[in-house]
Amino acid sequence: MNKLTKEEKTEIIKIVLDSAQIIFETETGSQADLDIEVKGFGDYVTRVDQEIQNYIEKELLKIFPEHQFLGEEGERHSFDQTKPCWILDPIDGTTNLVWDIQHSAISLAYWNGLDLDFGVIYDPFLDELFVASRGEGAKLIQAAKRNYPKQTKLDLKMRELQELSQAIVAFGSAPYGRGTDIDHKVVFEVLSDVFFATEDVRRFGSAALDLSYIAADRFQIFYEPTLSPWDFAAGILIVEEAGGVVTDFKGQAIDIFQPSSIVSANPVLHKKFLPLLERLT
Ligand code: 2AM
Ligand code: CA
Repeated sequence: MNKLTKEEKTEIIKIVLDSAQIIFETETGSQADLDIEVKGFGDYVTRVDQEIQNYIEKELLKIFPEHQFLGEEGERHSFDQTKPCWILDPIDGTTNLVWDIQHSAISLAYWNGLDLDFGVIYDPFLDELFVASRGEGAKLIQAAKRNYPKQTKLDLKMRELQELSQAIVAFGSAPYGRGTDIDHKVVFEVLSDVFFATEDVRRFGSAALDLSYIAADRFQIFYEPTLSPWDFAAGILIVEEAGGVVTDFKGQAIDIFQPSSIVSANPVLHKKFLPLLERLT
């Protein structure tokens, strides 16, 4: 099987860290400097998204010329899933970037032809790096840029919180899904049920970081009605390696090459929370 070596993983993480420089060379919050394009309602792409994707794609294909590459901002969105593939969201949380809310991430996952095998999510603003390899656990590396890889890594292991009433829940509102088959009236009625069943709710705007924060136990449940492969591929592996569960709203495993609803938590909370989402299935 197409496993990555430790050296290859280190090299890939360095490419991701280096690519983030593009963000700091841009005046985030300056609409002109970001050169914003509107893809759809509430759905943006900026010069930064494009440049980070170009950089990472070019560097990755230098190392693995025979691998496939799936990037959010690319043209090609169909793949031979039996072969290795990289899945990239150059900026997850583009709306936050556009308005200078400093909460976005670069999300990169490696599919080895059979399974998700390696995932990296990097928040350049907090300089936090979340990394997971299948079967080897998930880690958080803080102050990553300064001196990765010589750094203390925190092993991520989710707590066994059992009570919904003690859980903080992050959700996504799928604003770009307006006018599609998502019924936002029901989405917000469900949110009201969620609020009353739990401790509180949050909405941050980067699904990749939402999943990383689940793994780091910064909040306990995350759900969003519709996301794309690049939004969740790396995050799914990071959560699973931290001991959490990720499924769609029906409780089924997510096909990482298809858009999907998503809900994530520790196994006990996941089971207790799923019925609250029934009206959205
Ligand atoms: P993005 O910032 O990379 O576009 C916020 O609710 C989450 O939804 C973010 O992870 C965001 O990723 C993602 N998102 C934005 N537009 C989307 C779309 N059209 N389809 C699916 N997910 C989307
Ligand atoms: Ca994106």
